[in-house]
Amino acid sequence: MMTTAAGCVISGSCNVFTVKTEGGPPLIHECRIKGKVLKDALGLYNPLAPGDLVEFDPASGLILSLLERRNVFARFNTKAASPQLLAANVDAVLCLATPASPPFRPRFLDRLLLQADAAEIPALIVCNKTDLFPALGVDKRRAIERRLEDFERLAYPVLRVSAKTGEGIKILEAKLKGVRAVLVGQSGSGKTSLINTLLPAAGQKTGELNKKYDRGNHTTVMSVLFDDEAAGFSLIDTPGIRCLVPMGPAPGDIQTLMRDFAPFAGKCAFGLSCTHRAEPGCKVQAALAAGKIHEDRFESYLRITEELAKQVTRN
Ligand SMILES: Nc1nc2c(ncn2[C@@H]2O[C@H](COP(=O)(O)OP(=O)(O)OP(=O)(O)O)[C@@H](O)[C@H]2O)c(=O)[nH]1
Ligand SMILES: [Mg+2]
Ligand SMILES: [Zn+2]
Repeated sequence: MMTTAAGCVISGSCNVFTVKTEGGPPLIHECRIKGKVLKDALGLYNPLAPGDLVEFDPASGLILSLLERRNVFARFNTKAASPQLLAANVDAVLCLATPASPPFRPRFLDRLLLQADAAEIPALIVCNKTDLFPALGVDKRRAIERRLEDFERLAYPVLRVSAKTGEGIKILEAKLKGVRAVLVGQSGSGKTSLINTLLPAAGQKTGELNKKYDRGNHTTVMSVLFDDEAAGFSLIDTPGIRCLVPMGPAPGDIQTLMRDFAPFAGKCAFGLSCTHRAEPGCKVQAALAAGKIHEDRFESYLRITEELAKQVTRN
């Protein structure tokens, strides 16, 4: 008779996964999925993500089934035209931002936060590289601070840290106690650097920025889970993404998912069918004019709903 074990997926690509046994002394196994395709994984870019719990046969290394998933942080991989799972069963999403190198991109943050909210995973903004603020000049610095404060107004915690100088790391560490978090953001924002700072045993490779384009070189190529019992938390590193096309919500859901839109959703003259573009009696347009919705966020809303509408017609 076959004895099966439960394990947690640490990393994996194609059909080779590193699985760590749960309960008892942790043992690492190299595993493959039995018959290649897991039920429910059809059409996915990757069937399993770090954090997934599986049932497997330690003797043969065959993964037999996927145990219940609490949540998943995913994106729509436009190149592969399929959903890509970045992490599973996480307690928090750390959305990386940088004041510079790569440039601050608030609309990219909108997408990360939306995806976290859609998956019902608490999101935190981690603004890394605060050591680069002084070189920015007062106006630019103030503009970034204002945008970060607007996210705080929407009840997203913002942590200001530097993996380089150690600023804010203790506060971040305190927030992570007992938590499994996934780090997501642009290439070069310092996801891996932060993991190396928080969990030195991770010892992962980080990459210099491309000088000409002031952005990362996609050093991390796949999601990996790092844990450390002494630290009391675990972190999932992910490959840098240029653009996140949300996964899961329908175009019409965006107005209730974006926190600054939600109070007005359904209140327009045309109710929930209002697209908030040019309809009369639109409460979202009124909120935009009154400064209750930032114009960047409105731009994000327009673009995301258009992209999701395309996904719907494609399927
Ligand atoms: N000045 C400064 N540089 C930093 C900081 N954190 C990371 N860096 C640098 O930023 C570059 C990119 O860091 P990585 O940790 O590789 O970034 P990443 O987000 O993992 O990038 P990908 O794996 O490509 O997605 C490296 O040269 C780091 O040394 C910081 O707080 N301040
Ligand atoms: Mg990296
Ligand atoms: Zn409206």
